[in-house]
Amino acid sequence: MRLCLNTLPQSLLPAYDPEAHGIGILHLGLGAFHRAHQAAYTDDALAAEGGDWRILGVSLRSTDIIDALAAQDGLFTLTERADTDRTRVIAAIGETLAAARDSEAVRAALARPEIRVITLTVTEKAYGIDRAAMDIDPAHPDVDRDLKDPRHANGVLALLVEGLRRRQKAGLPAPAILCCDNLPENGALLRAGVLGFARRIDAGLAEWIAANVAFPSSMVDRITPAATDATADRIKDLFGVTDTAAIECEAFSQWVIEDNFPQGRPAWDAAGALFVQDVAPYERMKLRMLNGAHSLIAYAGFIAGHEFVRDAMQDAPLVALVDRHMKAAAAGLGALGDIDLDAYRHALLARFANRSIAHQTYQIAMDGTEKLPQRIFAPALEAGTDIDAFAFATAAWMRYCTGIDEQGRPYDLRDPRAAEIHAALKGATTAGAICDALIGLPDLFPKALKENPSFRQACTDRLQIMLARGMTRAIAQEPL
Ligand code: CS2
Repeated sequence: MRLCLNTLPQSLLPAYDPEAHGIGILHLGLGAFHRAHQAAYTDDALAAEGGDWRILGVSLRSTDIIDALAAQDGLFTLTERADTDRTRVIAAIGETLAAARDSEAVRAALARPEIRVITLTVTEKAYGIDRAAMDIDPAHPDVDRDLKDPRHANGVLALLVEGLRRRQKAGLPAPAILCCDNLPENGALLRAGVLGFARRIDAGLAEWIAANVAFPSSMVDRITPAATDATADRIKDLFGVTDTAAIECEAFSQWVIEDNFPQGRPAWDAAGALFVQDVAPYERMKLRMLNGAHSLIAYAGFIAGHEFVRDAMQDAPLVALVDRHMKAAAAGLGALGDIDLDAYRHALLARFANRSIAHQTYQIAMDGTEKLPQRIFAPALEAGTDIDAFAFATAAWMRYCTGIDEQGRPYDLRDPRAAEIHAALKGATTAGAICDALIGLPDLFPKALKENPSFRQACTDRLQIMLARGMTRAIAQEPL
């Protein structure tokens, strides 16, 4: 029996009548994280204060999730895994579209008058924004293709611009566009990308966007591993229904949002979201402490043979490095309202150690070239001369970039710049050569870090130990 409105177990009935609420949000990127985070907040907001704020969910690549949700009236279960698990049904997704099947339907949907907020979780690599130039990256495959045929946009920036063009033409008000990816100053960044793309095709449209479209920033947080068959099996066992869109995540969740929604928004605050004037300090804290430590755990843990984050958190010497890393990251952050960074660090250690969450180190290791600049390199610059922690994390990533584990088995790097990394490392066998090759990749390391000889030396020394003696020894040898 498939999970749907007719088969919903009594214990899982939503606290509101989903069909009594219209669509107000278009979301791009229907992955696990969106379903565990923004969809859950929207569900709570609908239950608390109602409104026409259900979500039209667009999947850019996968069609499986669209088929699953279509067969389930948009419903799916979300299980918070803790000492006591808690399962609920999310009913906030009212419609779905697969861009891979019908991209024109997505372009048309972006211009539907009832859409007042557009949200995105498309991952760092999907945007095609040159972060240093705060403009489009013309070499990004989507941007390159869409610039040649912007009316048939498929990539993220071009889709947004085409949707906005249609809205302007129809005399519709501009929506707020809310980036929910782990990027620094994500609202300003997305604005720069959208304006950069619009400017290339229509200066008037770019002006209209600049004057009318709000791009609030947001910090999002909830540890959500990719779903596996075990996720759906658990739901079948507990509730007797088949849910092929089931998700599990930790109980903790946080959402800090810049309050800039000219056409209104759901009562996400009633669901626990924090609305502030300036998200940047929260974003920095989370990117550098949580995500930075996550990347350290991913690279060092994967090479040391830990499949899951929870396993890495049983490795006491590695945990000590994770703690040192977060302390170093916290030292570069300013005071942050009433947030106690020591308490935040301790809470993160407990969250990472959650035994119920099967979060693969290999999953987090993905897309390092997209993640490390804001997680590791930016704080490394601010920490002045105390760079050991960041050099260790960088060296662990470099070790990972060799693509061969300690048993000599090759693995796929899963990074958009993987081919470039392999080419750069061809013939590089010593720690010094590997380090030089990777630091030399264009537009990856900030100039000041690239030109800092003590950082380069600190990375090389650690990589040397990782290569010669193994990751476990390198971790144990690290001064605390
Ligand atoms: C992780 C994040 O995969 C990754 O890179 O660091 O997805 C992390 O789990 C989330 O940002 C937690 O909010």
